[in-house]
Amino acid sequence: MAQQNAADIGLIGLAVMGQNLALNAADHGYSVAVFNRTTSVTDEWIEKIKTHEPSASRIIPTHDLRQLVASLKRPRKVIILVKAGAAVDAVVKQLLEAGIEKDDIVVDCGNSLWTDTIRREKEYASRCKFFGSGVSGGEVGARFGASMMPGGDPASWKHLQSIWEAVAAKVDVKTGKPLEDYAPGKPVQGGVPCTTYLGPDGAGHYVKMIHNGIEYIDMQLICEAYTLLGNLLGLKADELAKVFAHWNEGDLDSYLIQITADILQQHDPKHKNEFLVDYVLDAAGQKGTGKWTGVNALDMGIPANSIAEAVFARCLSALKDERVQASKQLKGPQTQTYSGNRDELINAVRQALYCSKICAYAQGFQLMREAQNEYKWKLNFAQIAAIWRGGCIIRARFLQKITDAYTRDSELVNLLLDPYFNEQISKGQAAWRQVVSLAAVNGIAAPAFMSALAYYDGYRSARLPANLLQAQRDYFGAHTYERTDEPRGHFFHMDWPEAGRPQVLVTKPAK
Ligand code: NBP
Repeated sequence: MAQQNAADIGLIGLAVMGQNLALNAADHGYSVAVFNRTTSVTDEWIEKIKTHEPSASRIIPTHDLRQLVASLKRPRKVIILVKAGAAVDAVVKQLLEAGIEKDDIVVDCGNSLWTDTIRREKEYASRCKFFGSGVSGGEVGARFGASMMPGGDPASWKHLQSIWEAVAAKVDVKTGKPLEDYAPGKPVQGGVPCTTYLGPDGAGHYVKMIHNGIEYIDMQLICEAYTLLGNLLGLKADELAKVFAHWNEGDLDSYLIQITADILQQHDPKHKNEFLVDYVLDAAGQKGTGKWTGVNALDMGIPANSIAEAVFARCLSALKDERVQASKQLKGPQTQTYSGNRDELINAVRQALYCSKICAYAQGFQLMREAQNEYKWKLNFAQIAAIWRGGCIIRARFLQKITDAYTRDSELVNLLLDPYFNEQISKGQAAWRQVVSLAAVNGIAAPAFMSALAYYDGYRSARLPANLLQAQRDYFGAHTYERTDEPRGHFFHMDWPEAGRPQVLVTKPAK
């Protein structure tokens, strides 16, 4: 039986994330009262951790929500880690019925849509403090240190801060590298925690969504580098593993490059001398946060084309049967083995990957810049990049460069305009263009590399063919156009089919 008012934190939802985050908090000395809808899950887990988890005694199982609520110190702090969507509202309503009060803090740590978080904070405001926090890092991050992205009422954050800083991943103060010397019962000591207050209402969940959108494009770019090198150089998985392991020692040093190297050298348990990756079916799944990022980019009119392209690449891959049929009917060029220097091509693909990655992050940060205006947040981009340096899936050496860029100029309009990133793309773009050309000439799909290059070339163009587009719109729909030789805000219309008809000034900006 849980003791009254004894536990520091309540946690609801004992699937992968909940179990691991509860143990992480317990390792840091917090007592955690836990609850899961299916009570057998709670009991079996408690039985299992008793034997090998040093902090198991600080986990307090409960079988109904009244028991959980009664066991918490005030103001009560309850973390919800259930499937995002309707389950979150169901749990909050049950918590309110179970005795949660106005000053208690209910934190949704799932992958919730930020607009749901904004709505929930308002809807429950008279009955509890509803708070949203993104958590990234999967099972290991939740267990030993995640990137925590909190957003909500600043007064509630004061009560949560020390817990969030404890369970967050830590990075080295000087190098910014993740500190990963941890074990059950022995969390990382010292270091800078990968969490910071991001802003009110949905800010935390919005930043988490952008993190996931970037994760999609980061993964897609790596997959394209893998397929280009495999096809153009005929490299086997274990040879490619060495290439990625080598890249992981330089600018591309990141968790995703590191796990790619690990995956590629893994032999298949069924076919002894072959590689598992070659037997994994090429049909990608997705859970929706990448799609939300793409949809939000479209809604706000921000050109995050590479992030959207990464989502579409997954959609295209999922059409496996259709693609197999199409491959028998639709012809393209025969892929030619690259006849030049092998190491030079490997280096060119590395540079193409780095340049594309810079564009992808530029898009993600441009989205956040727009969203903060829309939602009246004041996001700190240097800190956002800093809290992604450890714990989360996109953790990378590169993020320090983004922190440096926004520290130099917190109002930076686009990452591409920062001197460091400008120089990196200047250095890498000849190779990037060569790689994109090779993909096109050889008929290898590389949508992320190509769309990132199109973004770069479009963004640096003082003049785009949208002049013709505006004329087309005016021709068929009288949508009007502005002129290059008149002030902005003066809109004209022409009766196009009738040659010689005068141009009409339709509207002027209000004085
Ligand atoms: P899942 O997203 O798989 O959800 C399973 C949990 O939700 C179980 O505890 C289940 O209880 C509970 N649940 C459901 Br489903 N419907 C419920 C309801 N109506 N009332 C109460 N409980 C309900 O768990 P997860 O993978 O641990 O993820 C938790 C959250 O964290 C999600 O929002 C997820 O998107 C996010 N997240 C996951 C990861 C990851 O790597 N897995 C990473 C980052 C964020 P039951 O046992 O009774 O069915």
